[in-house]
Amino acid sequence: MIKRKQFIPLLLSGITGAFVLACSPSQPSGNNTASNSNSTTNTVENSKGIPIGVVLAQTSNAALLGQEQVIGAKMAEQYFNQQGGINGTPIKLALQDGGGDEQGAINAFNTLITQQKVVGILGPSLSQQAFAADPIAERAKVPVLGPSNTAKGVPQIGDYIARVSAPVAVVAPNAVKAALKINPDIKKVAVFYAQNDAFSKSETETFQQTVKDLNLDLVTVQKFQTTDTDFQNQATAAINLNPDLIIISGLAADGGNLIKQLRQLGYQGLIIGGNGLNTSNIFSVCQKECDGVIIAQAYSPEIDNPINKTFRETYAAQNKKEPPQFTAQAFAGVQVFVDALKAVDQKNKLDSLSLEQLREQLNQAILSGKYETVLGNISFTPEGEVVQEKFYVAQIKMDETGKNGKFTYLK
Ligand code: 1QQ
Repeated sequence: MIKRKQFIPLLLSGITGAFVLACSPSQPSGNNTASNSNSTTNTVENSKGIPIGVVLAQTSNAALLGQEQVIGAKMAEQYFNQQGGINGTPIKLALQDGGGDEQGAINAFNTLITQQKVVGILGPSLSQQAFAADPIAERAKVPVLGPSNTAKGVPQIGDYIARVSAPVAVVAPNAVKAALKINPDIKKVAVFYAQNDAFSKSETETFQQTVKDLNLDLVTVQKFQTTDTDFQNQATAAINLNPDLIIISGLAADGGNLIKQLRQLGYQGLIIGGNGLNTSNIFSVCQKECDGVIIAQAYSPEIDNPINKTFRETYAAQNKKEPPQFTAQAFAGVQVFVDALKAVDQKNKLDSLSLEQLREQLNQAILSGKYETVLGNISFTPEGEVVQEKFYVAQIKMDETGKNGKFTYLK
């Protein structure tokens, strides 16, 4: 079994005292080494904290997205433990690198479920991985919360699968409407998508349907792979049709390179990037050519509730910028586990339950709860689909050097 241990050092070392210490449970160390539990009992091993599995991309190109998620999950671990954890018992994240492919996620899920005996799993990063790994958790009856799985069909994988990441079907159309607001003369639209990625295939379907619903002219659909670096052929073919808008569904490295090459080949119209491009980590890929790219958001730093205020301030103090969507969604995912575990514990003390009972009751509690999160108020349908109130659209602004940029939210 491949075991991934490479860990991108993150800006996590010192998430310090901005949170008020409500009570002080013992603080988990927060490292990511997998300590195999040799416990022979079947109750949850919570001497160091209640173990919540986290499977995020810390290596591969998907780490451009996963890095931001790890920050959010770790901020949440610290924050909710400072708030008293689960009625006085801390949580302990069991962090595994899911890499960027199916096998990475499958290995991580197996380790967490059978060796680390986690109560639930936040992950994996990609829908492509979720379709491969979530069935393992479903069979083992381990609740899974997708932090960023947005393809159609993820909650339907099984009874134990839910997500905090709103689906492309409700998020992506907002970007097209925002583009039309900026340029009401848009008529011809070219669409690009990565054909080897489940999320990108799902997102492009939504984008293509939206284009048709808005009576725009879909002039071409170009395909690529998330591993591609050269997009000259597809870009030239699309540009020759004179589109007013180009929409890209891919991941960060491929998507960033495609934007760069479209601009270098002379395309001057608006570009929409999908959720796979929703990270400032694309700035180093497309540099000044990232400027103007429009991306729909399931999070806004302006969300007006106490937990987002604290989250935003803490993140900004550490990172000198506004929190990104993937960080906020991972933070919210940990919160849902925490709030649902509290609800279970209030009914039946957690240490009185077998691990099987705890996982089952946790799943029920997740689905029936209501949560005030950094994403706003959320809840779940019985199937595990997130119910979220509002979505947003941002546009990338790069400075003249092409080195620094930011996401500015559109009104
Ligand atoms: C998915 C996505 C990715 C872009 C998240 C990192 O939305 O795979 O569903």
